[in-house]
Amino acid sequence: VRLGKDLRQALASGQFRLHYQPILALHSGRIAGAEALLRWQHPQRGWISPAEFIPLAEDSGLIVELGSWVFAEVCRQLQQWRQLRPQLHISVNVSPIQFFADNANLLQWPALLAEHGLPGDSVVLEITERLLLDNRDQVSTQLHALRQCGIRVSLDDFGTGYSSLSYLKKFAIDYLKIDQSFVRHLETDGSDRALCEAIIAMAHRLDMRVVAEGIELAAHRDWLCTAGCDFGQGFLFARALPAAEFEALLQQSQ
Ligand code: G
Ligand code: G
Ligand code: NA
Ligand code: MN
Repeated sequence: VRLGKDLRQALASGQFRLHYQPILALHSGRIAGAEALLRWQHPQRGWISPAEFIPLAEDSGLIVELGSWVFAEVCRQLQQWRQLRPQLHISVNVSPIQFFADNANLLQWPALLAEHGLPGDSVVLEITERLLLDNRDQVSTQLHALRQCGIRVSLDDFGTGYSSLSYLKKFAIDYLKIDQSFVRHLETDGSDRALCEAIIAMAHRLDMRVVAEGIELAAHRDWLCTAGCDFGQGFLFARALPAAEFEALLQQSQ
């Protein structure tokens, strides 16, 4: 309860940070981008996980302001980092609430990108299946408008939500992220291997690219790479890193 009240104050006083988890092109091993992951350094409680505070921010509506802060911070970092790596893109997690904000919050993003001199394709929006359940027109209109500006859309935690494959046709989606629960036991679980192969084949047939999450073992990376998975993310490569550490990684892996 208390935490919810602290959130607004935390945003005002700069207690949030973004960490960046590298996303690699599996065939080359090069860093293609990063996922921005929010962290809260609470003055009394230390680091608090987004799994704990994002739901509170959604309940209070503060997620809209917090999301704007995240996006502004991502633009600032992109401007800096694309000098090191011109093709770098950053994935930003967005909550369904941000699609239904009164001020059409997400539709301001293209202008913000332009102000920073950034092309639309420097940003990927990470959405989850639950967004695609309701209010389909309002969501698909906004997704189309954002994609019109080059912003790409990634479907996170694919296969774990209330999936209906029909939305892959209805909504414009660029990437599927295979959830880590399908990756974790690849070496022992034949059905996970079958599911990953099927997801990759389906995505490619629909002209989408695939990102595998939660890659912890070289054997998983190798298997996914052979199976044709395009990108990967996981502790094998790096955890979510503070900005300075991610930048150092970019520099040393030119
Ligand atoms: O980094 P970690 O795995 O602890 O993240 C936990 C959850 O919090 C993930 O589901 C992630 O998508 C979500 N999350 C992290 N950063 C953000 C953010 O900036 N906005 C939203 N809406 N969710 C985030
Ligand atoms: O919901 P979302 O997919 O955005 O959440 C990503 C979460 O997964 C983050 O909290 C991140 O720290 C975590 N994560 C990223 N890579 C790995 C990994 O290789 N193993 C495990 N166990 N968690 C990971
Ligand atoms: Na995500
Ligand atoms: Mn995910």
